[in-house]
This record gives sequence, structure tokens and C-alpha cells, in this order.
Amino acid sequence: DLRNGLRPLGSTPAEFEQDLLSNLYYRRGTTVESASAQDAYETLALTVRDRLAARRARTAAAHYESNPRWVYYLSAEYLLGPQLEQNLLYSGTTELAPAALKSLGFDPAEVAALDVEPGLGNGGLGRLAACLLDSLATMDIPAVGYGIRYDLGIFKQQFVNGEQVETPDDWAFQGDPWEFPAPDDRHRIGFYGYVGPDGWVPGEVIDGEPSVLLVPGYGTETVNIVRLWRARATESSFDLRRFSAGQYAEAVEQAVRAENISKVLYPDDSTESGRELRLKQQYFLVSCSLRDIIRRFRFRNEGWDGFAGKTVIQLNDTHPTLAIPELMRLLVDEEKLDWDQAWSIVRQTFAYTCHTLLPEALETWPVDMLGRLLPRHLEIIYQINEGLLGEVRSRFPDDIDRVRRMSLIQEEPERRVRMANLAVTGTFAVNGVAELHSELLTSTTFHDFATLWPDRFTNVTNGVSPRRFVKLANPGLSTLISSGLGSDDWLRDLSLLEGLVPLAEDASFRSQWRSEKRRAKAALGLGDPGALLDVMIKRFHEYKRQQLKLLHIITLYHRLKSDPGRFGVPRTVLFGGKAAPAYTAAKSIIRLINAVSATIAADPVASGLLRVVFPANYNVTLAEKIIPAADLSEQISMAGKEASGTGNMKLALNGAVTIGTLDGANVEIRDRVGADNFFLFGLDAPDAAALRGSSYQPRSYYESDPELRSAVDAILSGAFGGVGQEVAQSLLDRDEYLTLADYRSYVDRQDEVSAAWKDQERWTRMSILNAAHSGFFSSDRTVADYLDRIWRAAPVQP
Ligand code: DL6
Repeated sequence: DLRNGLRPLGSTPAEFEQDLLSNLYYRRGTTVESASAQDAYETLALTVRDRLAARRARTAAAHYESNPRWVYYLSAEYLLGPQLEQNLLYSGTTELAPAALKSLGFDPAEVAALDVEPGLGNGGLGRLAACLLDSLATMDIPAVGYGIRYDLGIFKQQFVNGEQVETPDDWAFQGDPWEFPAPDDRHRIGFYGYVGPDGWVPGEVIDGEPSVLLVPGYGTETVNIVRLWRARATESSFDLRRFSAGQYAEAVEQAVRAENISKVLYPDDSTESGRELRLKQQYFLVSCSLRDIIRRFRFRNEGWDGFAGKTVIQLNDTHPTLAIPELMRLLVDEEKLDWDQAWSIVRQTFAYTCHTLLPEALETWPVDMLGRLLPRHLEIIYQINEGLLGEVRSRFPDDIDRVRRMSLIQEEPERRVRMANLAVTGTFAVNGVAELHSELLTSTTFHDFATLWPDRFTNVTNGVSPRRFVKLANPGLSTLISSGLGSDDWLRDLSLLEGLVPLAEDASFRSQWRSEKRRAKAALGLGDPGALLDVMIKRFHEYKRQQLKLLHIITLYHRLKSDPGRFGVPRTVLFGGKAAPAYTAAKSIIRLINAVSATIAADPVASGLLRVVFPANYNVTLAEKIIPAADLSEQISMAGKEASGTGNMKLALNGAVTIGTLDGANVEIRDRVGADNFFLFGLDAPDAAALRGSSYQPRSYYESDPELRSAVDAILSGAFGGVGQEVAQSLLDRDEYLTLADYRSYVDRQDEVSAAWKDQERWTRMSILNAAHSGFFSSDRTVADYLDRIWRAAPVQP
């Protein structure tokens, strides 16, 4: 029993300091006198990690004893955010640590600044995965996250002459003190080759080596884990003969090829890159993870009958969908189960979350490529398809079109495997991530499948961790909330925020609430705390419509110059976000924003009234600074395109008021905070779809609206540093996401925002009510819904 025999780690300042010192000597191999700040940081991390590791050991023992049903989360991305502050909080050492550092002569702020966030994700999907892990641990659910330990995370964004330039994110260059490498849990993975009489004979093999990161729960003993796989050459891959012949590059060629698999996170979250390496990554992730899941199952169980009862595997989007044919292969080829028994296990084990409504984001892979890389898997996919199409034909005789649409194989213009169809076919539950999204999935994207298997589809609205996005990001507001509610129980039950409702009527509470906003703005370094901070932070994509925000900014600027009475209130508009490196249109928008920002900054007419700021390299660390300061949250996607959004939830929880369309989770936010505390504008999803389906004429909006025309004309004329004309041109010619159609409604609503801001008491009430009514958007509630609707796993307390 691991619970016996562990020396408890100290919890007094003196004991913590002793542990720090002993780690500095014995694990870092240095002394106080000669230690660098990096030594101090790594030692602190080890000292904190030890405390979590002790809890981890107790958690593992409790799991072993109870042999529970496990939730396994498979995700190609995790945006975990900075680890130090989180682990200090969760280990109860937030005060102890800086005191001990100081007493040993280190500067705590300098040490903390060395914490590097592992940017192993692109955006919403990866950050959601991290929030769900946090909540699973907090709710004592036996769970493991599986992912890839990319050497290089999401690229670092710089601006050079206003243009996005990407540089590599070598996040673990100094090593990562939070990780436990587990080289003895390696699995060997095959690629290529052929299918012989005895099954698949791979042409290339590599090893997957895991390392483990601890995922502590808040306010509980549980510490779960995330296992991240790293590709390693097998020991036999070094070519000594070539090396001896002086062919150094050739000698390591095979090793380099193997290790490239986990080299880099693909910086693209909406379109499939079509690159074989990405497909290799996906197979690498699922094959390593399934072997690990099976290994863990066998600790306490035998045979296969109980597998699906003890295991649920959630596929985070289609990236891990190859897990379906891979488990079939393991069961049929290696474990010698018959096909039907294997298929029944697979169908009871997997569930799939879809995170998109963009048709171009539904992954497909060329049949040729998949067949070359994974010949046996292609055979299995064909066999699954036979079963699927047999069922479709018998339910809908003579409906050839339906068969064609539902097939796992797209025939035209090129034969490709449709991963989303495979994911729906091989799982027992499919969910969207907000109510509207789930409805649109069953009525459009997956309509045929929802007709065939209506019970398979459900909704689980996203949520965010209140620990990270309120407590850690906004300590001042958290203290105020706790004092208003009389306890900090809200951190584990966010519905308690409703208790703030009466405080919205309390003038002194409102004044403290405003002070916290001002403080957060000052911490961001934004000069005028009286200006409305208008925030748009998210990936750059035309459907999200940063270009609409830009047209509004130009309109405000024009009013300043020619019609100041209509300008409104002092505003700072803050953008944050990255564009996929190959997404030219999004990069043009970034460049234009920077140009507009520079033009306005150089014009004295705007001084103190209008500012546009765009800090480079938006990431979780920066989000935690911006979100507490925001007054207005921009959620302005074309309705029917944003699956959910989670930034909208983080901002509302921190008291930002939303201006938004009826898209994604905005709908549910508005339902909860109330129409009076939400600035709604624009076409709804059915109207937007109808307008796009008809012959939409963006030019007609341009011609009939003088303010819109002058904003677009200014860009076309090169008024902003002579750049960005292509952005305006594409709005006039195509405007795929109805920016011009929604412009007038947006600008008018923004005028109401300005009017509301002038009445600071009214605004503060709205702000408090936004936070008070947003408790639903805790990822704890999301996990509770997954447990209830899909996972059916129970807590185990250490
Ligand atoms: O579900 C998390 C997040 C949603 O909140 C966003 O609306 C959605 O765009 C995002 N999707 C992705 C990548 N999509 N795909 N495929 O990040 O998921």
C-alpha cells in the first residue's frame, strides 16, 4: 500500500525551506551561493512537484484498490497554461514558496518569470482539454489525458512591420521540471509495410516514450495525470557503418525521421494540412495510448468482456479517430477476437466530440496515403464501411445518394477517408459543444447519421476552469467575490456566484468591483483606466470577423475627425490572437489592424480617446492578464459558424459585458445573464444561412451606408500605411461571412455600449450580473454533464 511508508512533506515555512535547500543540493547539484535564478526555479518546481507527487501516489493507490471505470481523454492538443502558479495554488504553497525563496536570497518574481507555458495546442480545442482535465481531477474522477509531447509548441508570434512572423517555440529548451519521463513505459509503433497472411508487417518501427505531467484537483487530494508521447528512434536505428564512413547525416537519418513525428504542433486549427507527417502523428498518438490503456486495464482485469465496462475513451475531435480501426486491429489481429465481438467492444468504448461547423475543418485523408502508411487500417476501415452501408441500404432501400453521402469513403474528386463519418460510426455518443452547435450538427453536418441513429447524438456545452480563469487570473476579484459571498466555496461550485445578484444593488460593492477592473487595467499597462477596454482575443479567422471590429474602429476614427458628437466614449480596443501561417487572408487582417493602430496613434485627434493595441504572441499567460481587465467582450462571429467559444465564458465570468451574435455559446450566455446585460446584434443562424444561400450582394450594403462606404474606401485608398486593400476588396467582392450585412446593426449596438458606459453605475451592475449568472459555464458542470450523458464514471476519493 503506497499510502504507508511515505514521509509526509513539510507544511511549515521552515520545513518548506529545508526541502527547497535539500533539493537544491541533492537534485540540482548546486548551492545557494552559486545557484542561478534558473537553478532556483527548477528547485522550486521540484519542491512543489514533490508535494503533488505524494498526493499522486495516494490517488494511484486508491484507484488500484477500487478498480474503477476510467475516463480516457485522447487529444492531439493541450494548452495547459503556466504550471508554476497553478501548482503552487493546488499544493497550498502560494505563500510558503516566495517566503522561502526570499529567505534563501532569491528574488521570487525573477524566479516565477522563468516558468514557460507549454503551448501544446492551437486555441479553443486544446484549452478546453486542459480545463476538462482540471475539472476531472477536482471532481475525483479516475481519468488520464493522452497527448503528444511536441518539442515545438504553437509558434511564437512577432510583428515585423506589422506583419505576423512565426518563430519556433522551443518551450522545453531548459528542460521541463514538471514532467516525469517514463522511458520504461515505451511502446513500439509500426508504419508502412504490407499485410501478409499473418497480418500487418510494418516497414518502419519507432518507439513512443511517455512523460507524465501531474494534474492536481483543487480542494481535494486527487492528482490525475496526462501522458504525453514523444517519438524515439529504436536503439537499432543508428547506422554505425555509415558513421564510420564519415556519412554523419546519413547515419542518423532514420533517427531524425522517427523523431520528427513529435517535433512540431501543426499550427493550423481549421483545415487539414494534407501532410503525411500529421497523419503519422495521429496514428502515433492513438496507437501508443491504446496500448497504454490496455496495459492499465490488465493491472486488475482479465479477458475482454469487462473492457468496455471499465473504459470510456473520449475522442477530442477527429484527430484521434484512427483509434477506432486501431482498437479493431489489436482485438482482431493480435487478440484473435472475432470481428463482431471486437466491433461491439469498440462501439461501446469510444465517444466523439465534434468542435466545428466549418465543412473545411472536417478531416479527410487520401485513401492512397492512408493505405500506404497504414495498410491494415485501410482494410479495416473498408470492412467497417461495408457494415455501415449495409445498414443504410436496409433502412433506406434504393437511396443511392444517401449511401454516397454517408460512406466512409468520399469518391470525388479524389478518394478520401472521411474521418468524421468514421468517428460517428465507431462511437456510442457524439456531442457538440454548445446547444446551437449540437442542433446544427444533427440538422446539417451529421443529418443523415442523426436520422439513422438519433440516440447517439447529444450536447455538452463547454465550460472553463474557475480556478485558472478567475482565481489565478484575477486574484483581486476572487477575494472580493469570496468576501461578498462569505466563503470561497464558489471555486468548487460556481453556481454559488448567483449569490452576487443582490450585491449588484450595493453601491459600495460596485465601487470595489470597479476598483478591481481598474487595477487589472493598470497591471496590463493600459494608460487611461477610465477608457472602455474593448477586447477581441481569439484565433484569427474570417468567420470570427476581426474585420468587422476593424470597420467599427475606422468608423469611430472617422467620427472623431468629422463628427465628434457621435464618437461616444474613450476606448481602448485590444486584439490578441494568431493566424495559421498559411492563412493569407487572416494575416492580411492582422497587418491591417497594426496599420490602423499606428495611424490612429499618430493622429493627435485620437489622443486620449481612441487607441488600438495588439500585443504579440497571445497565449494562456497573456489571456490571464487581459481577461480580468476587459470591459467589453467581442463575440461577433457570423451566426452558425462558432461551435461554442470559451473566451466568451472567461470574459463574462470576469465581469466583461458581451457584444455578440446569436452564435455558439453566446446564445446560452445571453439566456443566463439576461437580454438587458448583453448587447445582441446581427443576423441569426437561419437568416445568415438564407442570405448566404441567396445571391448575397455585399456591395449593396456598401453603397447604401455612407459610414460603411467611407470605412471601406479609406482602406482601399491606402489611408492606413498603404496596406490591407485586399481585405476591403474581398469584402466587396465576396464577403463570405456577411461582414457588411451585419455592419450597421453592429455599429448601432456599439453606440448603445458607449451610452451604457457613460453611466458607470449601470455598467457596473451589468458587469456584476454577468459574473453572477455565469456559474453554469464552469468546466465542472461540463464534466458533470459528460458523466451523466456519456461517461458514466464515478468519483474515487484517495
Ligand atoms: O470546443 C472548444 C472550441 C470551441 O469553443 C470553438 O468554438 C471551436 O472553434 C474550437 N475548435 C477548434 C478546432 N476545431 N476543429 N476542428 O479549436 O473548439
